[in-house]
Amino acid sequence: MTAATLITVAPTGAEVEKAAVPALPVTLDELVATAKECESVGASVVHVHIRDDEARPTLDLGRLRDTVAALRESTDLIVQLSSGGAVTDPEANRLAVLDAAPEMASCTMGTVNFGDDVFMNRWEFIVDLHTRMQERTVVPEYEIFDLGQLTTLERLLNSHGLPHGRHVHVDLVMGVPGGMPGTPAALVACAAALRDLPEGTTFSATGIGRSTLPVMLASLAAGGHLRVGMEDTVTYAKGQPVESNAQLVARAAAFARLAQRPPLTPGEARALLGVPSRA
Ligand code: KMH
Ligand code: ZN
Repeated sequence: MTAATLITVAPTGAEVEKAAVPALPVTLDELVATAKECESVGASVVHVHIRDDEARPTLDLGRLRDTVAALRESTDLIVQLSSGGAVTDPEANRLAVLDAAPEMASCTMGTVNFGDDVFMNRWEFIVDLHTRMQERTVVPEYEIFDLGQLTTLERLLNSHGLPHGRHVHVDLVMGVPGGMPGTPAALVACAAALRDLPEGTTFSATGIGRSTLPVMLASLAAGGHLRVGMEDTVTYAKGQPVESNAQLVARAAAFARLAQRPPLTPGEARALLGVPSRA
């Protein structure tokens, strides 16, 4: 059983609308303020999507570079840029995210229906993203939306080698309409399939919407880590909107402590994930 818990915060995402959820951080100042609060209550990784001046999702490279710089200056969090972007983002723009030189980036292991949309991740694109991350020494987090995507990850590692840092970390994104359900049974099935991946592979899990709590508790019980944030959950409890990302991180940290697996510091998280220390 893993001793301590990696808590990733995904504060913004590409889907939630600022007009519908005013507490969503969309400006750089809001994002940095959120990141600092989340670090202070137990987060060690920030999974970043950015927005433009109209709060629409963007992969603008200048903004991404400014975002990486600002988060590095104001926090010790591991900065993980989303290469998934929004379902409308072209592959070239998603690959170009690496030009902003994050410490980590997400790398999704297959195409999945995504509500009424399709989140496209062709095999050739996956290989391209994975190999570019190896070349640029960006540590991937492999995003898994369905059980079979773990087999795709196994195929990728067998054919194209381990990621930079040589540690494999996956994030189970559960409960997306079109992907696997956000249930303890599905998480246990993934945990069993993870045994076919390299020794030492770690996983975190997040449940979209109302699956957030069952997925969090199941992940802690199964030795997994946690991702929370307003990218995935905007309702704290029935009829109660999320007030802030820090509220979600604080709840995750409290559950982790109750499970006697307290939150990792960012430095400890770097050691776990194979991300070079800042010093
Ligand atoms: N916004 C989704 C289409 C990622 O960040 O890598 C993709 C996503 C996954 O959120
Ligand atoms: Zn994301």
